[in-house]
Amino acid sequence: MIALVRLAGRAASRSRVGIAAAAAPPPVGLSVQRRRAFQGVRMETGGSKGGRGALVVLEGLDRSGKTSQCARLLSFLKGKGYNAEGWRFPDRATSVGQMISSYLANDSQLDDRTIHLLFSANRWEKRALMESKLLSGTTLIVDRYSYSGVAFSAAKGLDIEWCKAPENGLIAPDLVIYLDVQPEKAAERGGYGGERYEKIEFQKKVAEHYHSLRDSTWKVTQFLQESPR
Ligand code: NYM
Ligand code: MG
Repeated sequence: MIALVRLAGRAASRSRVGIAAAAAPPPVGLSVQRRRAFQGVRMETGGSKGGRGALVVLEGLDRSGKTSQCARLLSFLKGKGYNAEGWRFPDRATSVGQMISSYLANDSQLDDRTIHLLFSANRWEKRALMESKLLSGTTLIVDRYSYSGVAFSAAKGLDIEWCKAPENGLIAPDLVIYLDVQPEKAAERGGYGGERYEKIEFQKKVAEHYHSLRDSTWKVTQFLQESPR
């Protein structure tokens, strides 16, 4: 377990419409067979009446379809009138993010622990903004978070407890949706192999570490359909 901190207050819903409803329409491509499991997360529409937004994280291997599903979930929520934003980590727009991006493109080399800390720093530099958005009622749909940080670095052989440590104090998600795709399937998708880490054997190790990080906020869903990136 990663020692992320819970924000005060629950993401509440006046209408009890939650992620279950958000994920319900078949076109999003997420498995919705376990709808009841999503009902723990409640959200506030509009955000101005005191409820905080929900922090929803999508995780998975490279090319597992997270980016598409984040976009679909976000557009569904917005269509329902929720105040929601899409975020992603790494956030390549910051100066730390640019260092990360260059490393991922193999344009620079960094020590394994150094890049691990940069990924974490990239979340820390966004923490205050994340907190204020959530507290003001904005729901955040986030493509990758601390679990990516730990799973990918631990897959390199770094001690997993060491990998978890810099995440301590970041905000805990209300829901983590893990897109469970076989590494071989992910590798069939277009553009695979363009970045560091996009190798089947490595991704298998990442999947094992993801598995060890699951907690009660996680919902694991099968990858059901090919979706455009
Ligand atoms: N990644 C991402 C990490 O190794 N640690 C992290 O903390 C995060 C957020 O970066 N292979 C890796 C996972 C991906 C790569 O992410 C870039 P994306 O979502 O493929 O752009
Ligand atoms: Mg990727």
